[in-house]
Amino acid sequence: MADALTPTKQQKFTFGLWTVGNIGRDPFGEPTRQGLNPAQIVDLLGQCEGTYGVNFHDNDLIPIDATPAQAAQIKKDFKKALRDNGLVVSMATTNLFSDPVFKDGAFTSNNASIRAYAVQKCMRAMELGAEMGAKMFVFWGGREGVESDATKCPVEAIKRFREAIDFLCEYSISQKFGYKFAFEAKPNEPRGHIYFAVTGSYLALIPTLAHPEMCGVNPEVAHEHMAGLNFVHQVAAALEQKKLFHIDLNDQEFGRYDQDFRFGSANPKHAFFLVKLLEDSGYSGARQFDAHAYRQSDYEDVKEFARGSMRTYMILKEKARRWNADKEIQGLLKQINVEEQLLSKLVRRFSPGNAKKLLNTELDRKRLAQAPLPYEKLDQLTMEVLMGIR
Ligand code: GLT
Ligand code: MN
Ligand code: MN
Repeated sequence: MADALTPTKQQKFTFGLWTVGNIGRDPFGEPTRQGLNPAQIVDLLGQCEGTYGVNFHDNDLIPIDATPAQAAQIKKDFKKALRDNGLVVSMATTNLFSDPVFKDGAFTSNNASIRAYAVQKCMRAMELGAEMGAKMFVFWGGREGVESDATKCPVEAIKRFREAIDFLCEYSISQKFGYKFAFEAKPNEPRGHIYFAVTGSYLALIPTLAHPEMCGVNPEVAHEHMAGLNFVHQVAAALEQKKLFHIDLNDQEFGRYDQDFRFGSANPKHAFFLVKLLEDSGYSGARQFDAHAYRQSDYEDVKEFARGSMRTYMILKEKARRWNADKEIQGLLKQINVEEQLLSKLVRRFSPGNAKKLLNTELDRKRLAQAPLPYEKLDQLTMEVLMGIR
């Protein structure tokens, strides 16, 4: 029976073909699952109630060396599977990291022909995505970086990246694709150091682009946690600038390699504040689960992974609702947010008069320091909501 924990299309829960289609290969071990074709992956997602859509890299759908006839057949089967399962393609992207040609980067490669090839590959990927109905296009520069700064000029790399994006924005406009671009940061892996290491790096780049209005970010939980950062704050920065276009939900132990664990499975407290932020802000974009099942799982368990991802989100959404409705918590919030109308007005906007008034205001720092901040109590109540007894 449907209840508040049943995932619905309203949350726009999506999965990349590469997520539930992950075959369990890692740098030390061979695949543990047989590969599924794109249509089979869509069928699998169709069995996970609440899934809204599916996303792909160009080569998740069409292998890089497919013949035109093979490509046509794959697209036909994929479209049929989408129709049969009532799923949409909500985002598309380009694989600019797997092929050896990109071993030293795509847009930031030291080789002008490779940079041109990368842009050309994106143009084709954009066309493929548009054919499937995508309006969001993600850029994850997995190979845009270095192992040694002797090999590439980091200032030049930024300029090259900007040039490629400016070109592709114009291309999207000229083809009337209607795309929004979302940039995804990561600090390292697979490169020793990746440029645009955190979401904030892209937020700084966007205003320097030719079409900033088309561009936003696609932050991923694991990518900021790898660097020991507070992901919620990165997402807040994007939201505050109206630049949160897409989000990759997964989980990760701090300081480890990119684990891509099921959402909420490693750090439920951080996941709670993230869901609360997304829900309270009215974020209406897709929520992609960019994670994969454990290497030990078979496809039955992969479905449990997908269902669990959505269910955890819904549980945390319900917890956020409880937190917001909790009278004691709200009372504490009121107590700690000390309002002083006149002073707030004074510092809201600079004027010589306000500056003078502020300098003449008596502010007793010793008295101010004594205002109670019962944060232990507030956090304990939060944990009690999270642990299910409140
Ligand atoms: C790759 C990466 C992800 C990115 C994908 C988009 S590909 O799986 O680890 O974080 O979102 O290019
Ligand atoms: Mn991602
Ligand atoms: Mn990742």
